[in-house]
Amino acid sequence: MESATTVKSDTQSWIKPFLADSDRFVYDQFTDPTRDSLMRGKFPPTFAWGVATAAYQIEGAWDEDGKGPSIWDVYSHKEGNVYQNHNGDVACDSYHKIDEDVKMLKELKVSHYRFSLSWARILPDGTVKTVNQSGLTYYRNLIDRLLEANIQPMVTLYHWDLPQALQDAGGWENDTTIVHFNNYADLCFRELGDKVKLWITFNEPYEFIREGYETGCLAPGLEHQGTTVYRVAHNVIKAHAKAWHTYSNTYRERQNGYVGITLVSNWPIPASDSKTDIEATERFLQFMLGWFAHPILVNGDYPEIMKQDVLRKSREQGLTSSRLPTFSKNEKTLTKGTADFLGLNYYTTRRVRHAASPALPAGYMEDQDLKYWHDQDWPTSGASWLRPVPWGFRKLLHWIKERYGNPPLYITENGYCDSGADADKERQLSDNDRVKYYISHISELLKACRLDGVDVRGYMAWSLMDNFEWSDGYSYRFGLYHVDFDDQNRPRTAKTSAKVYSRIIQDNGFPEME
Ligand code: GBE
Repeated sequence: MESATTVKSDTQSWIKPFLADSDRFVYDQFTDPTRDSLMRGKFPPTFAWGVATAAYQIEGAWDEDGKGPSIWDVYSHKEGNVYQNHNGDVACDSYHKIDEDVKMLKELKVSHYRFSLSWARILPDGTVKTVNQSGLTYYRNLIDRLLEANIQPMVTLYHWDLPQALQDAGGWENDTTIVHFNNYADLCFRELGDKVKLWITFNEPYEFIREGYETGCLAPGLEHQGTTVYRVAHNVIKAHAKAWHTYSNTYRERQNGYVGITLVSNWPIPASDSKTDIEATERFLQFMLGWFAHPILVNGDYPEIMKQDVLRKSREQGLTSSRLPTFSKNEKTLTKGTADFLGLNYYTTRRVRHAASPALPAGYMEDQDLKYWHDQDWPTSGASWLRPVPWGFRKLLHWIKERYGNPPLYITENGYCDSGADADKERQLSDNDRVKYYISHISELLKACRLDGVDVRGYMAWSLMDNFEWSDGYSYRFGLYHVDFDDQNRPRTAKTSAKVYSRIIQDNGFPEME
């Protein structure tokens, strides 16, 4: 990697309050001149700038106008699953607030808005037996208003809210869910595809599978160690591939859109220079990102390392075959190459070291023989899992370029949370820490784009506004806009970060001063 161009000392004045002392660096902790200097310059002229949300996190209206229950309605209504038993019954009330939401998007001057469809709002029992027209109407109205404002929709089909009726039949453990997902995707392409050109099948399968089926921290809250996650992922990958083929076979020619998938990855750095720690970072990436990226982008099959490790562990456990399922030859052919673009969510970096696990219990973590953590001197956020490490973002992008042949990329999420438990609204509006996060990460993205030749087409900030942060309820705030959840009108107020982000969008980066 080349090093970044050095920032001129005549840094634009608006940016200065957000920089560390020397005015070349954002964080006091990261001051390596070749690695951490802010890069000035512009993104390509067609670069997509946007913000992201997800249906369950913002819509509310959980049982209105014929919507069926999703696993998140059921999970959050059960005592003890979510912080202070918060739920998304009302959330940001976006189901009733298209005007307010579009107003914010226009103020920001984004070119794109990434949101998700609630499967159970469109198909109350998950199947195409009954189509809920009011659900489709809501999304049509939103999309029409976006297009009027010259904002392109980027639509996620599945952001974690499976219809409960399908969960009752086994959810993603049951391979008939693949057929139901494909029927749902087909309906959405048919009904909305004349206006939507960017589709995302799944948001972060890694998260909803790991946390939903093994740790139990996300819906449906199951704690099945060792085998279920791999079987569920197998079905999700097949469902993705099937929906991509449906688009290609039936809609692509007429609608001219693109279908991708959004994957999340941390960047791992070795705890030491030892060979075993360095190898552990490779395992970390292959188990987190490669699990999905390798079959879809490379050859229709899991990464070799993953196949070897899970097989070896399975044998040690006395099993005759691997807990990791296998793709047939035909399935490989059907899976390979099924992403027109890769959506990437990046939040943080982890320190990783080799750590052998005993043969039992069997588990996804145990299969990897490693431990990970955050360095304690890295900057903090409102959440223990999120520490800003901007340079990890560039390294991850470079790794993806090298490993997967420089696929077209959209950053579909990147963002920072502060604590929402603190009721001090004024402090929440002056969110300088979030501004630092965005400036530093967008600068690293600019390096990836301009210096490393990564084919990045756009950037979506997470999130447009504060919203229901899954099991953490409303205790973390990720928004560019503040939402007052104590007020039944859910008023939205721009934070400092909204103004700064809009400025970056209008400048298309960080241009040098004239
Ligand atoms: C994404 O997940 C999601 O796509 C988005 O919906 C979400 O709002 C956003 O990022 C912010 O989280 O006990 O602290 O380990 C961890 C990113 C909960 C990954 C944190 C939820 C990481 C998923 C619980 N995780 N997040 S614990």
